[in-house]
Amino acid sequence: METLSMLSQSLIDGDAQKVKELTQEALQQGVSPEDILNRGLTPAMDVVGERFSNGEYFLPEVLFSARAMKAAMEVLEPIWESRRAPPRARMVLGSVKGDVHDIGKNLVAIMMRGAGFEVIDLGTDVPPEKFVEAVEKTGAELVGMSALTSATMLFMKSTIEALVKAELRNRVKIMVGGAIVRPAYAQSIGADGYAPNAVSAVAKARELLRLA
Ligand code: B1M
Repeated sequence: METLSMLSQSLIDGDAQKVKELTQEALQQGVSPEDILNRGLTPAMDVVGERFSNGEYFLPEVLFSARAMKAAMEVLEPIWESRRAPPRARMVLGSVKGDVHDIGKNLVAIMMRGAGFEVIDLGTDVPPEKFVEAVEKTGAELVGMSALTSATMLFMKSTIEALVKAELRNRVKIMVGGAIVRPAYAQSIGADGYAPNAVSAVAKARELLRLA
């Protein structure tokens, strides 16, 4: 079996040690970190999600796979880190209130830092007032929100409302993303932009802030 297929299977199996080894092996074979992510890891996480939806997997299995995904990220992150450019703009980033999913959000942070953004990562389960406080304190030009469930994505709207109330809305561009979020939803809540993945998040941020 080709390394990327074995990697996907090990992630589905939640075998963190194997995932780490196969990630290293794929890199040694010359597979790019982006291909490892997009062709090996992300499709495997989708399989985990499907199995969870249809009752084949329960939370412990999902947690094992999430842990294995993080093991792969520990191998890949230093490579993206080494490509880091000097900071050009600041971004406040977080998974919205009630949302504990952070793998995708962390990937967005890694890619944004690699592209020269200073990322103020507020973590997970971030209430609207924390986003407001961070924008006030740091003077960030960009706010990024991540949500993965239909219940938590409603807090994207609340966060935008809180920024409006704090009279900060005109000072920042707002970008949203996460598996559940669609461009139409982003538009309906008044976000400035939506990105389907971490790589396109960088392009969207540059577009919103008019950076070359
Ligand atoms: Co959860 N979970 N989960 N989960 N989980 C989903 C999201 C779900 C779709 C699974 C399913 O049922 N098929 C489902 C949501 C359904 C819905 O609402 N429609 C779900 C559920 C229901 C839940 C719980 C409610 C389960 C429960 O307790 N009964 C619970 C919720 C907890 C909460 O948040 N309040 C829960 C918990 C968990 C774990 C803790 C076990 C674990 C998270 C571990 C962690 O993150 N540390 C987990 C996981 C791992 C998943 C799945 C399987 C995988 C998510 C993931 O990491 N994907 C997920 C199914 C799925 O998405 N296929 C699922 C890989 C990651 C790289 O992709 O995060 O989409 P993603 O990020 C991408 C893009 O979306 C984008 O770029 C990233 C990289 O390309 N992106 C952005 C993300 N944020 C962005 C921000 C941007 C731009 C782009 O701009 C700012």
